[in-house]
Amino acid sequence: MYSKISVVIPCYKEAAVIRDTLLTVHAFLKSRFERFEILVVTDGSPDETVSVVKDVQTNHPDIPIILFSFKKNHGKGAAVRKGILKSTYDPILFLDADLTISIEELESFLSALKNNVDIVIASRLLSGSHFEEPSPWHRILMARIFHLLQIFILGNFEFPDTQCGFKLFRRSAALNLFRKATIHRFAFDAEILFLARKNNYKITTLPVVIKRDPRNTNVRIIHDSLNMIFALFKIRLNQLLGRYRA
Ligand SMILES: Nc1nc2c(ncn2[C@@H]2O[C@H](COP(=O)(O)OP(=O)(O)O)[C@@H](O)[C@H]2O)c(=O)[nH]1
Ligand SMILES: [Mg+2]
Repeated sequence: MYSKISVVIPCYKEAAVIRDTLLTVHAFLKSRFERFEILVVTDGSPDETVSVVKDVQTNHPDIPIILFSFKKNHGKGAAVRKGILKSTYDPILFLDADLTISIEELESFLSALKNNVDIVIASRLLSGSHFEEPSPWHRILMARIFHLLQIFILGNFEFPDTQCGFKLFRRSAALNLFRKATIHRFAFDAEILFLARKNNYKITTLPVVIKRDPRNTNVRIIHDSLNMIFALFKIRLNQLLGRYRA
């Protein structure tokens, strides 16, 4: 069983929640692992996210937090990629800063990451998944359309919920996939799973409980939807042009 782990948390406008998140994640990891690190990656957040994280670092020097803070905003995909490529341990988890999926779900994900399994992803659409608060209708619609487009553009039938922000990787798989990744914003999960299929990684999907979102989403309905559709074409084009070859 794993005794080490790297945890990547992409952060944008998370000043209201990031302190509690870091303390909660730390308490869980400390009880479960001999060694771990929490890589916080933030980029151009207009609020106090950076100073709150620095404050936690100062007041809790026992928490192994590594902060990457960029001036310019690049997107969630770029942030997760940065954290993963700078991480040390095996396996590697990334999760959302709002903890809408609890860090305690990690236990079942670790159990699933064995034998020949390389990647364990959460899916909100499995029968065992449960929403503490219903998703807004427009987010459900966005997710359904995004999945349909993934089928048409990428041939991705397998994963109806590519976008759930809780994914655990064997280190070798994460490094291989994120080194090849090109999508900086919200469609990056679609690219990672597309590449994972092409590289014949074994992927397991688990149900999760989705908690109430403690603050507003960063997803902008029109802007991010268009950006994500454009990204699917970019992924297909990259593949046709051979840009994903090792
Ligand atoms: N570094 C970084 N993190 C981001 C960015 N956009 C979103 N995130 C993070 O990605 C995660 C998911 O974002 P969230 O707003 O909760 O999206 P939702 O759960 O789909 O509504 C959170 O941890 C955000 O802080 C970004 O541009 N940069
Ligand atoms: Mg969220």
